[in-house]
Amino acid sequence: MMSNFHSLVDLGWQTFFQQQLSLAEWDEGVPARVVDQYKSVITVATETGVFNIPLLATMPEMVVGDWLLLDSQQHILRLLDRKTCFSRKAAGSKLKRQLISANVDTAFIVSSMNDDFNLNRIERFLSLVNESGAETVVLLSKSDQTETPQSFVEQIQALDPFLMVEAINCLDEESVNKLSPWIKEGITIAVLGSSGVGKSTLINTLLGEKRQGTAGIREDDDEGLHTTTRRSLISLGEEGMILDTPGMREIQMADCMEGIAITFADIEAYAAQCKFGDCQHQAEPGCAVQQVIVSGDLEQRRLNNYLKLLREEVFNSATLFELRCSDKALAMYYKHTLSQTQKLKGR
Ligand SMILES: Nc1nc2c(ncn2[C@@H]2O[C@H](COP(=O)(O)OP(=O)(O)O)[C@@H](O)[C@H]2O)c(=O)[nH]1
Ligand SMILES: [Mg+2]
Ligand SMILES: [Zn+2]
Repeated sequence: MMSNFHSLVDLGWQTFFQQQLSLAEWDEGVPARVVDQYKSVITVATETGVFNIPLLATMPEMVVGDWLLLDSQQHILRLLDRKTCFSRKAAGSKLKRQLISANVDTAFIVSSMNDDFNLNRIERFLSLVNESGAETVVLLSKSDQTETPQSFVEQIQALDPFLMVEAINCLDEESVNKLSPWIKEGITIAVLGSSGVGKSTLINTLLGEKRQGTAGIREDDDEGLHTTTRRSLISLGEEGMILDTPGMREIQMADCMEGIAITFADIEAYAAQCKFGDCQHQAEPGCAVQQVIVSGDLEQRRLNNYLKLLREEVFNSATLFELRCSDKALAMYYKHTLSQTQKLKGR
C-alpha cells in the first residue's frame, strides 16, 4: 500500500495538530495518521512505517484522516482534535450519523459534464463541505465528452461567483495539471462525487499509475468487478495526501445547518427581508424571496433545493437527537443489567 517512510508534513501534519501536544507528548509520543479502515481495524502511517491497529469498543470513534498520538508500543494514547470533519446520515439507516473523513483541507466535488450533471447534487455536496470547514473546488470531469464545457462552468459560477471551478479530463495528465494550485505539500484533499464521475481515474492520473480500481478495470480480488468501496488516504509523495471515496449518491444531510446557510447565503440574505419571520417563501405577502424569483434573479430550482435540504436537515437532526437520548437510556440499561449479573455471579 503506502511506502514506508514519510515526513510528518508529507502525511499532512500541521501547526493545528502540533499545538495540541505538550512538550512531553511531543518528546515521547508518536503522531500517526489514520490512512485506511476496514471493519474494526485501522491502518495508520507514522514517520517510520505503516501498520494496523485493532480498534476496541472503548476507543473514541475514529475515521480516515484522523491524527492519533501513539506510545512507543503502538498503543493509542489519544485522538487529536479535528481541524475539519465530514459526516452524513448513515445510508439506509434512519438513526445513525456516519463520519466520512477528518482533517481534509480541500474537497474536490466532482461532477461529469454529461447527462449526470446535476446542480441539486452539487449544492448538496457544497453544503456538506461548507459545514466541514474545508475549502471547495468544483471539478467538472469528462471535458473530452462535451462540445461546450464553458456552459457547464457558467452554471456553477451562477451558483456563486466566488466558487472555484475547473473543467478537466481525468484521463489526461496535462488537463489534470490544472489542479496543481491545490495539490501541495502538507495539504489533504478529499475527492467527492457520485459514482462514475471519475474520482478514482483522477487519482490514478495524479499518481501516474492505476492504483485505484476504476469502473471498467477488473481488479484481481474476490470482490470481482468493482470500483471504490472504501475510503483510503493515499500519499502523493511531497504533494500531500488525497482521499478517494466511494460514490455517495444518496448522501443525506444531518447536522448540516451551517453548511446549508453558507451554500445558500444569497437566499438567506433575501429571506431576512421577508415580512414574516417564519416565512416559508411560498405565497406569503411581503416575501422577499418570491420577489427575486419573479424578477428572475433567483432560480426556482435553487429555492426548491434549498427548502428540500432544510427539511431533510431538520428531519434527520431531530431523529439523531432522539437517538442520542435513547442511546443514553440503552447504555444505562446495559450498565444496570451488567451489575445485576455480576451480583448474581458473586453469590
Ligand atoms: N472520457 C472520459 N472518461 C472518464 C473521465 N473520468 C473518468 N472516466 C471514465 O469513467 C468511468 C468511471 O470512472 P471512475 O474513476 O471509476 O469513477 P468514480 O466512481 O468516480 O471513481 C471509467 O470508465 C473512466 O475511465 C474523463 O474525464 N473523460
Ligand atoms: Mg472510484
Ligand atoms: Zn419569504
